[in-house]
Amino acid sequence: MAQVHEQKAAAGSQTKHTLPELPYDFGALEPYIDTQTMQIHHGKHHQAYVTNLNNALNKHPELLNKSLEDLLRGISSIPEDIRTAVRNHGGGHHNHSLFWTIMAPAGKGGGGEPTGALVDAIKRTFGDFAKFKEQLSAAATSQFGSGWAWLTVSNGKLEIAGRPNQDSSLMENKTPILGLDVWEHAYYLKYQNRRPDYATAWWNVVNWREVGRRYDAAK
Ligand code: MN3
Repeated sequence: MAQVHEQKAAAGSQTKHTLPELPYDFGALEPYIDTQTMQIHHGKHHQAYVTNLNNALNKHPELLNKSLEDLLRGISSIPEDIRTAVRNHGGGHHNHSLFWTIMAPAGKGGGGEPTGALVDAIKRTFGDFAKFKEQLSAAATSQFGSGWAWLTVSNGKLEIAGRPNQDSSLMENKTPILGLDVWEHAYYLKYQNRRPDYATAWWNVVNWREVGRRYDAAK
């Protein structure tokens, strides 16, 4: 909160983009994602993306009128001096804002299987739900270094892809509907180097209702 206060105090600067509240308690995803990881991930890492995005945009205040989605979709037209900052921190803000919503406490909205139009599309595209999980987990565990595994919708079609750093799928004109953060900050306190264990455990907290809602909106 101190950082936000300092930003507001700085002359002429704006804090257009703000950290969204978690839709559940920090400990709600235990034992699959631990409380301390959630506190640091949301309160420190995500907050830093928001702060750094605002700092970059304050150098080009006309961009404060654009939505985060528009900034990322139009990344190539962002002024060169802040383009990398918008790509990294704007991408980080968008990715994490999605990530919190597509998780829920296990057995209370988290876990299980998708339903509706999404499950039909998954079967059509990947064969069945088990094969889909295998492919997304493979994208997550094979992503070299920091990045994400994504399920996106592009021209009505589902696609799985790994992307490095905080690169947003929106920069490729694809709409992300599910993402697994495989930066070490997302799992290292509990899982250390065991990224595959984290990726396996994570299925227990996927909020399929929200992913399905995002699919219906994007297709
Ligand atoms: Mn993260």
